[in-house]
Amino acid sequence: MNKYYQLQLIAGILSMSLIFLTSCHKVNQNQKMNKQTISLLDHWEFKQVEKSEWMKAEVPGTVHTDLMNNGKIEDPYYRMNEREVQWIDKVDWEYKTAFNIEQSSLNNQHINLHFDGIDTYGIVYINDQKVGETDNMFREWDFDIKPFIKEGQNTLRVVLESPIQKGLVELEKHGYGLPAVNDQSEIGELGDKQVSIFTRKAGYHYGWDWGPRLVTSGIWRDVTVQLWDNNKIDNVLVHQNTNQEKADLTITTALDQPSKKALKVVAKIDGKVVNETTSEANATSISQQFTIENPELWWPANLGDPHLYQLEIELYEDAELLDIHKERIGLRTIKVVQKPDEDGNGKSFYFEVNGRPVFAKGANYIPNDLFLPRVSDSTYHHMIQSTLDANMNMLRVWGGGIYENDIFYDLCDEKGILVWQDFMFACSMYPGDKAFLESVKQEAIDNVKRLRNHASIALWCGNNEMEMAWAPGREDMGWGWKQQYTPVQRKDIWRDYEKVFHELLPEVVTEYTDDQFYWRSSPTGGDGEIAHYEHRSGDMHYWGVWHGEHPFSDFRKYIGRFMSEYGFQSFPEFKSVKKYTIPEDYDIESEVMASHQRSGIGNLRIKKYMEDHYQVPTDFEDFLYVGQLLQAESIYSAIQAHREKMPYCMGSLYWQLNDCWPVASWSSMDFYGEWKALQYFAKDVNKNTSLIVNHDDKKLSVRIASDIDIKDESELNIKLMNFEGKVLFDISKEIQPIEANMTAEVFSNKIGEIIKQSKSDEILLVTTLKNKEEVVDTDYHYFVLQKELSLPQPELEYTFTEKGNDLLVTVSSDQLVKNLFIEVNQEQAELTDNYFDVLPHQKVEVLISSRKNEKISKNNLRFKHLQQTMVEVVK
Ligand code: BMA
Repeated sequence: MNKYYQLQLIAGILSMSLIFLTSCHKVNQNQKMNKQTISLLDHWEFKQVEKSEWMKAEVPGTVHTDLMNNGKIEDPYYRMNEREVQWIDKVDWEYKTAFNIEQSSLNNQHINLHFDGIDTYGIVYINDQKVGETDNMFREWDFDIKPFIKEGQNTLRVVLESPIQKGLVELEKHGYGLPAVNDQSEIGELGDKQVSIFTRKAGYHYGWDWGPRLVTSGIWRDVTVQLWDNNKIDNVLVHQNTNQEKADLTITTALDQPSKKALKVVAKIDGKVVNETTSEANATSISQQFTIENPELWWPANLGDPHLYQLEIELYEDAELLDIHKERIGLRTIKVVQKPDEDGNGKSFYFEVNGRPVFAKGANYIPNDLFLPRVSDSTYHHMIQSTLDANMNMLRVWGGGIYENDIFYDLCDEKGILVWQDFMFACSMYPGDKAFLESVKQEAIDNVKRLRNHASIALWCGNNEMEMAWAPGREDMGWGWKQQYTPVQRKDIWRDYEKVFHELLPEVVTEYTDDQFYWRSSPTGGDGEIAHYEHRSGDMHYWGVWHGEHPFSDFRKYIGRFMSEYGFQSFPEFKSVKKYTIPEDYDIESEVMASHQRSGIGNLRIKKYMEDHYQVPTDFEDFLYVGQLLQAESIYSAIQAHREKMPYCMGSLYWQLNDCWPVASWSSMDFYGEWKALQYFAKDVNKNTSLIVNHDDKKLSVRIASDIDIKDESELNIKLMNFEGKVLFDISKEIQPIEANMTAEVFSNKIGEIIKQSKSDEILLVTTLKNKEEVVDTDYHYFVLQKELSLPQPELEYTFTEKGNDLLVTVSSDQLVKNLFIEVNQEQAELTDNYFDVLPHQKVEVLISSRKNEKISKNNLRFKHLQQTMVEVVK
């Protein structure tokens, strides 16, 4: 993984220098191609509209980060600084740069200014003449600037109007507020005036129950001037009909405008010409058909190779190359199967890839920062590599964030991670006037066109939790929203909802994709049914544990067909907490720590569940550590319960993979990219073939859940041992072949016959599954809660072996060690395992390496295990 990362890093540096080379406002001299692109990423300055001081700015960038870079504000993530910067979103800002245009370029028939994204209300000027306005962060913008441009130096100026002031005007116009439960208007000094829903801008910028309120503005994606004659490629749609034998492809290339003359399109796959087609005059698009025999299919990570083909489309007028479009495509079919159950009481909900049902293992994904342009390519690499390393095969891009950058989907394509893609609507109700609907339509078209050909795109979903929150037609369901409105308002709000999620968005998906699947809302019961915990169709967000205070054991009770959300919080590890606090903040109830905990019930829930399961440490650092174990254990048990229910349940995506700032949250990786205990536990429980051990008063059972067929016999070994390593029970048996997507019980016995006279707080069951001498999975099962374990005080021995820059740590102990945590005080360190149990007399090896390829020093390591945090250790 390190080598791979190194290569990526080199590639990253190379591409960064390429960006640098092309960003000097020079025409990108591509002799052969008619289309030219001038990148406008340099020499930017910005100022507050009402002030006169211009300062250096970054594009892509945000006002907040530019102010920070100029020393005008402190880092809003540090301690309580967020509160000091709330004024920024209430005033207007202005950005400017200059660029050169040569005389020869002016002859181009078309000169467009193109923004990949503006956040959000922009007024755009070329040479002080207005060329257009923007009002949707998620859209791409094109302005014809030919009439405004001149030879030599030109200026580009973008005024960014306050999204808050704009929102207040819209709120006033609308006449009454709309539900927006996560909009932290009070922190924004707006009282109860929630304006987020009126602006097409990332919802989480206005606050969330894991995020601060930092309502950004900025030119947040690339800006270019595009010059071309005659015609260019507007977009390409790949339509495929794929099976093992062949892939029939239809590639439709849409032109920028009807072509006066016949144009030729050449399609290449992996550099070889596969088709040449010449259009009719006046065509607006050109279709090409060809077949790839014996295709190498694209598979989700855990089921095969995510093979990608390089597609190239060249557009010619006579012999002149007008434009080239390149992208990598995967040959596969993806379906969502909703088959009625035999008893007629429900319907399946699962993804079928290349005709094979796939159990979706993964997490929900949020943006990596409030300040989006500073999320580096290496962060994306780390996120998606960590997804893969945790044996996941799906991420849900959740609707309160953004349609992610291309690199996110490129990496998912490459690594075989399926993407559940929400449209950007979450936990609120939105207006439905004509202008709003038109804006949403354009946003949907832009993003569907941009993302639809990615092999990883598995589903488009209308929104997050809006249907269940409003619960139309059911007074007994929902979040109490509709009850706050008059009958007329209720009707209007729901009608506006239907226009977007039942009409506009599915229409865009149908019209602009290769028949991709649209799902109205997450969760929904499907067929107009509102999702609830007993529902037997659709997807489910199960929040009984956590929000509903259900015990962890209820994860096994409430299982739907596809678990698209459930979760449990933890704090970042101490090393991370130290980065945004000072020692006087080291108390979870301190003002600073409380401000980095945005769930009103967060600390209460953590403490309550911790009291139920663990001895609650009084020491702050220990509390953070035990909190991570608590989260990891709870979600581990949930994933296990979901897999145990295969094929009834065919998906398990926990809330949430990552963080957007340093905070207590449901994430399995913190803002700095550190793996929490949960990420390691997920890696373990998501293995393709997994042991599931359960016991109750009467019975102990061992089951195997597997995503793949295991054709030959395997060997199961079950050992009961005490914490000194004495084996009290030992049995081995042959296991028959295992079928994919099934859970089979492979062992069961009366609990008394296994435990016999032993005390249940002094023993554990070690179960190992081997196939052809290879260990497939190992499970450690305890018989009492963690707080009740009579854990020994072990003598640990460590040896350290340098392996190049990496460090191999070997740990052994005379007695059981529970949840050994290795803290590595170096940036971007990676461990092959962490928070693991060490069995008596067992040697466990952990390799530690650095993504920066730095030498890992043993002097930077600290160790902690559960026994050290417990007062009542018996032995
Ligand atoms: C889910 C998400 C988020 C929220 C999380 C935790 O329902 O969709 O809106 O952050 O719960 O409360």
